[in-house]
Amino acid sequence: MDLLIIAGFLGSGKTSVLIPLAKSLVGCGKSVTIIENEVGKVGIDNQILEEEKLNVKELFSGCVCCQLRVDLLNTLYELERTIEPDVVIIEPSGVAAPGMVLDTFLGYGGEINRKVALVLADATRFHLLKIMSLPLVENSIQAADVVAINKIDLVSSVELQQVTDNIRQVKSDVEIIPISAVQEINLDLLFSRVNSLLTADVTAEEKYSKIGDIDAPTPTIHSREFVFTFNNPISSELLIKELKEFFRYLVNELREAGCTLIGHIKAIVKPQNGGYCLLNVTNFDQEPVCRGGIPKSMNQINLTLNAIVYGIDLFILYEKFSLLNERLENIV
Ligand SMILES: Nc1nc2c(ncn2[C@@H]2O[C@H](COP(=O)(O)OP(=O)(O)O)[C@@H](O)[C@H]2O)c(=O)[nH]1
Ligand SMILES: [Mg+2]
Repeated sequence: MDLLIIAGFLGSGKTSVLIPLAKSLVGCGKSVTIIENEVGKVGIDNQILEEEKLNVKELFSGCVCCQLRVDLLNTLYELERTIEPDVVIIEPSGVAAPGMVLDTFLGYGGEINRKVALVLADATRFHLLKIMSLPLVENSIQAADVVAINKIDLVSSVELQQVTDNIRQVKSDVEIIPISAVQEINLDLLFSRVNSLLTADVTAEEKYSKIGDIDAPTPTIHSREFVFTFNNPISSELLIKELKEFFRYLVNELREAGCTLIGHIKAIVKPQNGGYCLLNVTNFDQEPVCRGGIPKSMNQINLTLNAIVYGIDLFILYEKFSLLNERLENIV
């Protein structure tokens, strides 16, 4: 069994890279199981992966680099004993320190052939993350076999160079591949590199040794599931317009309440008549992004809303989530 960790800060694009990468490994004849770790009580990425027909195991309500270390090891034992996939892909939570995830495997008694760590750096937010938690950035880059600088479609070549230089300052010889998951830039290059690491000769030596636990700021996390039933069918256009307005409103409210950084705020919408779409924001000034496909009209939707933000109390986040009820119930 080989392990592939796809790590990176909240919203850096782990799931966006994981889906096509998992499919490309399956296309190469490998059996793949994904372990999806989210710190919230209700997951969103696992729902997307299931919609994409990939095998998923979920580890929620904590982070695999700290609270859920034992659960991660138990899940691996169980996979090794039962399905025995060729590759287990782990998407740690976006607050995980990848080095600490790798350290967790030092305590694994089963058989792991290769451990490959792909770390994503978000080109648009790298400087923010560095200011917020340099130890987390350093731990990530030290642990990486390959660093993929993602979202290069959103930055200039000068900004890309700055991010590259910053990464090299931490680990001068680390392999860096600039990519765009959404625009599919350099994905083939990245996937063939990962594939070659997953087929390389196995060395006995542990390539990573503990560099100690790190101190990072604590985020505020909240997730909630909603079911909305509409008396008259609602059009997808109106629904998405309302949801985008809610996201804009929520972001403004959180900023005014003193929120210092948005890790991510996202929602998955699943109409009862099929399809799904995902809404997402990862910073204050960004327009909400909507991806996926849903029918033209629907009577009922299930919606999971999930936020990880910094600098505000949980009760504020909790209270602001409830505004979604008001907004959608008014159109009923
Ligand atoms: N413009 C752009 N957006 C991206 C890219 N990769 C991911 N995103 C967006 O960034 C947000 C977070 O992506 P996601 O894969 O959920 O990140 P994760 O939290 O690390 O798993 C989503 O809105 C994605 O559509 C990219 O290469 N370019
Ligand atoms: Mg994800």
